[in-house]
Amino acid sequence: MQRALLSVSDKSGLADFAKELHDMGVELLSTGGTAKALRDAGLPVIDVSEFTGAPELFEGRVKTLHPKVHGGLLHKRDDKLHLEQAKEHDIPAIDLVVVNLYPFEATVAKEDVTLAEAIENIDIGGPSMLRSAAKNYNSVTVVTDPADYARVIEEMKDHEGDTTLGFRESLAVKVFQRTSEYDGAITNFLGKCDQGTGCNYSLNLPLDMELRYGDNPHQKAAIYGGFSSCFSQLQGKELSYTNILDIEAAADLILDFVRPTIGILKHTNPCGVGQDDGDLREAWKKAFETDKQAPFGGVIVCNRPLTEGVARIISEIFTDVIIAPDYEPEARAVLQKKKNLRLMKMNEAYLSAKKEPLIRSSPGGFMVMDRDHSALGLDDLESKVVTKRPPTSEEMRAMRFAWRVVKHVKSNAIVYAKEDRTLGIGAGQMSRIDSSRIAVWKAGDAGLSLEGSVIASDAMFPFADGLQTAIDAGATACIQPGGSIRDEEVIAAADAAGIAMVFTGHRHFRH
Ligand code: 93A
Repeated sequence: MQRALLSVSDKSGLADFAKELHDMGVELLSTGGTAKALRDAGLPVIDVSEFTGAPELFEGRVKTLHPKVHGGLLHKRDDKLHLEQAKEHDIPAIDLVVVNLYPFEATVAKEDVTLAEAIENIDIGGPSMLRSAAKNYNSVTVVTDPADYARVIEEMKDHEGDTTLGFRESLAVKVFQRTSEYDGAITNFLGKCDQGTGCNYSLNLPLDMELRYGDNPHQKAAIYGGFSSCFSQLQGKELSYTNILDIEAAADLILDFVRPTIGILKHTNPCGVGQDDGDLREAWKKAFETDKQAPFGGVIVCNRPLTEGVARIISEIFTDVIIAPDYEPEARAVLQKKKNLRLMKMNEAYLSAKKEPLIRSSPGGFMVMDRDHSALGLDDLESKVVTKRPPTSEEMRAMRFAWRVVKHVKSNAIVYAKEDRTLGIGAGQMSRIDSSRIAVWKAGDAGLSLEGSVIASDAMFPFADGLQTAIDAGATACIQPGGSIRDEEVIAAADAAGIAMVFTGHRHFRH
C-alpha cells in the first residue's frame, strides 16, 4: 500500500488513523478541509489539486472529479493495457480511499433546512470515489466508516502493510450499502417523502439468509437486514418464512410481560399464555392447559432463561421453535436430542429493532406503519369503569393480563382469562361474536370453566350479543375499548347481569 486518498466530512479518528498510515510509509493525498486537519496534526499531505494539476472549482463542487483520481482508483493492476495507459497519462495507483460523505441525512433532519442547503449537501465526488474504489476492490481498500479505521490498521499490520482480498471485499459491500442508503435519503427528501410520515425508508438492506421456503415449499423466500443479530439459532432445521413470522409474533407477545411468562403460539396467534412467579413449569402448565392440541408443531416463547424442568416437559411434544432470552445448560442438553427443533436465543438487539416501524408489501411498493408498541389504556383503569359494579381487584388483574394477550391475537380477537392464565382464545374470525363463541367452545373442549373469568375484546363490541355470550359462559368482567354507537345497550346488558366492565379507550387491531 503506497498511496491513500483521504476526504472526509466526519473527521473523528482521522488524525490517529492517518498517523498510523504515515508510519507505515503510506503517502497521503487529501482535499481542502481534510488536508488542513492532517497538517494541523503535523502530518505531511499532498493536496489533491496538486496531484491532479486541477484546482478545486465551483466552491468545492468539483474537487476530486478528475481522471487522475478515478483512473488511479479504477485501473486494473494486472492488465497490460491498463498499466500502459496509466503510465502514458501519468496516473499513479491510489491503493486506499478513506471517504465519508457530506452529512445529507443530518442536514435534512434539521427543522429549518432550506432546499438550497439540502442540495449543497448532496455529495457527488465522495460517492464517486467510494464506488470507483469499491468496484476495484480487487486491488483497492475503501473505508467509509470511521469505526473501521482500527480494523484496517490491524489488518495492515497483520499482512505486512497490505490487506487481504476478503477484507477488501467486505469493505466494498459496506460502501455499496452506504451509497444506496445515501441515495435513498436524497430520493425521499426530494420526493417529499420525508415529511414526518415515517416513510423515510429505502429498502437496501443486505441479504441476511435464504429461507427454507415461503408459506409453502414451492415458494422461494429470503430475509434481509439484521434478523440474525436479533435472534441466534442455537440448533435445528433451517428457518422458513413462517418460522420468522411466528418468531416475531412470539417475541412481541412475551415482551409485553414482566412476570415469568410462557406463551405458546401457532400461526402467529397465541394458543395459551401462563404466568407463575415460582416454578416456570407452572407457567407452562397454565399456558398448555388452554389448548393441548393446537401447540402441536407450534412455537413456545419464554421471558426467562428456559429451565431444565420446562425443557423436559416440552421435549415430550412436537414443537417447531422455542424462543427464550437464554437456556440453562441442562435445558440445552435435553433439547439437543431433538435435532429438528429450532432453538432461538432472543438478543438485546431485538429490543432496538422492535422500535423500527412495520413494513408490509403493497401493490407496487410497500407500506410503513408504527408498531403497536404496548398495551394501551391500562393506566388508571379504576377510573374507566362504565358499569354499576366496579371490578374486584382480582378481576382487575385478570383484565390487565387478558388485555395484554388480546393485543397479540389476530382480529377479531377474544380472550377469556384469569389473572395469570388464558382460558379460551378466539382468533381471526370475521365477526366478533364468532370469536367469542370459539373461545367459549375451546375452553369447554379443554375442560376449563369460564365461571368467574374475564373477557377481553381487542375492539369494541358493536352489539350486546357478543358480551351476552361471555355472560352466558360465566364471565364476570369485561375489558374492551368502548366507542360503539350502541355502547349504552352493551353497558345495560352488563349491568343487567351484574358484571363489571372497563373501557380502555384504545383498540388493538391486528390484521
Ligand atoms: O462537492 S463534491 O461532491 N465534489 C467533489 O469533487 C468532492 N470530493 C470529495 N464533494 C466532494 N468530496 C467530499 O468532500 C467528500 O465526500 C467529503 O465528505 C468532503 C471532504 O471535504 P474537505 O476535505 O474539504 O473537508
